[in-house]
Amino acid sequence: MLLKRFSLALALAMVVAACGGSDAGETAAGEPAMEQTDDSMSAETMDDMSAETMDDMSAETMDDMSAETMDDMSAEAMDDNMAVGHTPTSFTVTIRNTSDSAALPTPLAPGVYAVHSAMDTLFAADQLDRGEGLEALAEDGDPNGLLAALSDQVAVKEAGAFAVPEGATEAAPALPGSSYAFTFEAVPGDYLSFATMFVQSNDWFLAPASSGIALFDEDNPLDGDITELVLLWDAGTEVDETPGEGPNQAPRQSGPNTGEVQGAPIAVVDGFTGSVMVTITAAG
Ligand SMILES: [Ca+2]
Ligand SMILES: [Ca+2]
Repeated sequence: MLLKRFSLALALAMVVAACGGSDAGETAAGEPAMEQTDDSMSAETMDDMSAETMDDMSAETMDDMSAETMDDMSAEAMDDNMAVGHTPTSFTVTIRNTSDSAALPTPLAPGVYAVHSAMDTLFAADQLDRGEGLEALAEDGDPNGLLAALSDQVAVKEAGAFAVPEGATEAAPALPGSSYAFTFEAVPGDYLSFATMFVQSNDWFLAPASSGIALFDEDNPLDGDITELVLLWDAGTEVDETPGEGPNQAPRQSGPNTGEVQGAPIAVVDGFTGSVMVTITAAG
């Protein structure tokens, strides 16, 4: 596990080095996401992840997920559907890194999402980190621990990681100009949460309010630009250094979980707006 995390940190370091300073304009990727986001994305993502990024967790967590969580989820989802007569709506979320035109260009790191009932799932605003994996996501760009913890939460109907940038074939940071996408099903009453590391920081991540985003207004599915609903958070686990420069930040630190412990409640960071554009598309 340590090796895996370390290699991701190295990958981030290389990425930032390759990205260079000011005019890193050239990042492949390119095409607007929507056309490519279908089921093959998640299949491909999971394949890549189990093959590479998630060797360690794939055996246990994936089994757990399919054996327990998945069963629970479909059972619950089914109950909900039958109870209120709703056919699930398929949503695709695209998180595009737009930081090249923002105050500080930064990669984004592989992250997690969850579809859940009304409650704080990934974290709770103004409270200390729960020690369930958010710290590694926010400090080192490692979503594995938090994903495993989410799959144990009763309120979570579905959880997954997004790790392969659109147009790429392997798990990697999403550089300015590229994006992550993921697809899931939901019914009225469901909420969406997700989180991805703002890599040029000690422990900052982009996520909606901790209660998540309501996916329906009564029976009408959410559709369109939801960038306004996404905030930059400080996980409160590591003391902040100057963004983009700190030696204990993922691109430059000697290994994961390196830096001075902060011990502060999770709070919104002001500034650094415009780092992402997030859209959601509801299909049928
Ligand atoms: Ca911090
Ligand atoms: Ca650190």
